[in-house]
Amino acid sequence: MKRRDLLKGAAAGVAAFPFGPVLSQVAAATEPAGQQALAILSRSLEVNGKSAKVFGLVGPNQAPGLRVIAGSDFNVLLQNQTTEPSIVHWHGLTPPWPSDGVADAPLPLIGAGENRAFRFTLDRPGTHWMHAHTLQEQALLAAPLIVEDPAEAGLDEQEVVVLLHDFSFLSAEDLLAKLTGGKAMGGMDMSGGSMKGMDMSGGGMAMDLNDIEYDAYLANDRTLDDPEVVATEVGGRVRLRIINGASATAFTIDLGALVGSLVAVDGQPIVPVDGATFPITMGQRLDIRVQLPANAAVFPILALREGGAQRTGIVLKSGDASVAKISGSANAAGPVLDLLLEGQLRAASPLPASEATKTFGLMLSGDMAAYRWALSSDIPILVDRGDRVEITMQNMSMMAHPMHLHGHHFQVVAIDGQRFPGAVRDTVLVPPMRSVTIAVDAMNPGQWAFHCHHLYHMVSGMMTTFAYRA
Ligand SMILES: [Cu+2]
Repeated sequence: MKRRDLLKGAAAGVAAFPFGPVLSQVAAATEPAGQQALAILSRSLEVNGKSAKVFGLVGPNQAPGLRVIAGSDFNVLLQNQTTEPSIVHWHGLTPPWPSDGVADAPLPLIGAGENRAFRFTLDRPGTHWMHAHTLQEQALLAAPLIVEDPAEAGLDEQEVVVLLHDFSFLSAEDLLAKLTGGKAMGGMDMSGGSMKGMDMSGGGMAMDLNDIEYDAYLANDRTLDDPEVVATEVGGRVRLRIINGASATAFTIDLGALVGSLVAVDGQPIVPVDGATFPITMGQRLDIRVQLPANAAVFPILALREGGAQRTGIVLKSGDASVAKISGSANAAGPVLDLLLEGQLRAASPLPASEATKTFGLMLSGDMAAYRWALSSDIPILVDRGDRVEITMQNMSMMAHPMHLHGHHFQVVAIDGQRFPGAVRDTVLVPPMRSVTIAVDAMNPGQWAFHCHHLYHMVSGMMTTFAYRA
């Protein structure tokens, strides 16, 4: 019996999601040819002892999100069971443009009580996710979307999915109003202390890290007050699939005593990189393999908030080790994300060598005081099918921006003008005063969203289009 079979039974005993069976275990994918139902619903979630109304995305077997198999069809009936219009974007997939799931690009939101069918071929495996492309994302309208690799079906390893989120008892509309309204009146002093800048004065510049103070940071819907505890085999192998589904928070993953091997970013394989800490900005995914030692023990897998002491996470528990309480607050602020790791990543399957047929410059700018953000390209990003496109993103603002291109996987080919064959991915961080160049083969026609994955930056102007002509 393989470990994953053995652990199916164990997993059922580990309560996880408030609305159903365990996500982070071996939920069986359904028939490749069959249509899977996926419901957008409203649910209540207890956070810090208080009840909140949030969204849920529930697939077959009442598990959050979906599991599908590479090489088969993505064949999903999305059912809006809420009382308001909604839609879901398949982050990391490369569907035909009308199936991308961004409102009015080109299809409208799905009305309350209505359904929409999606069907297209999945060409490659990967750790992806799905989320509302609207303010509903803040209310936890997000879930894992795991595309299994049939070639890995026999691997002797246990899979653990971790979806990170940031949570506020305030609505996204209220959070946005605090960001824009208060500032627009000219005051730096936000009521409730929700605005926070951090002086990184070493370089003589003030860099802004977090613009929202959340009430909680969640890993699979739970805080460290009552974390998910995943039963694992003593000496077992675990593949962590970590998804940063937070609306406006970057984290550093801390494996504690374990050494992990990072094998994929944004679902795309890389030349493995070993380490104990790995940065993950909004929208990104990390696949990390860990080998557990041959004694019963407890291994917290933590996510440290960037620039803050808050942390969240899950716990791997091997054998009969007992789980001690882990504080949700660390002694020190989490690291500020940079491009050190990004510069070390090498794609396992780089884009074919080719000269760019079109190049663009894209400036990222923003005015914290007015809370207005912008993406301005030197010329409109207009491409033709068959182009090798290179885009150099230059961040002229004092916040870092996780830039996400829909409908494609791009390769990171330069940082600050220094070329290297970096990771293939779909979301890359551009820190203040840095530049990142991406290369992408234009072969999926549409008018694709290209934006900052910080939700409040996106809705305040940090959105453009990667547009195919005709
Ligand atoms: Cu941004």
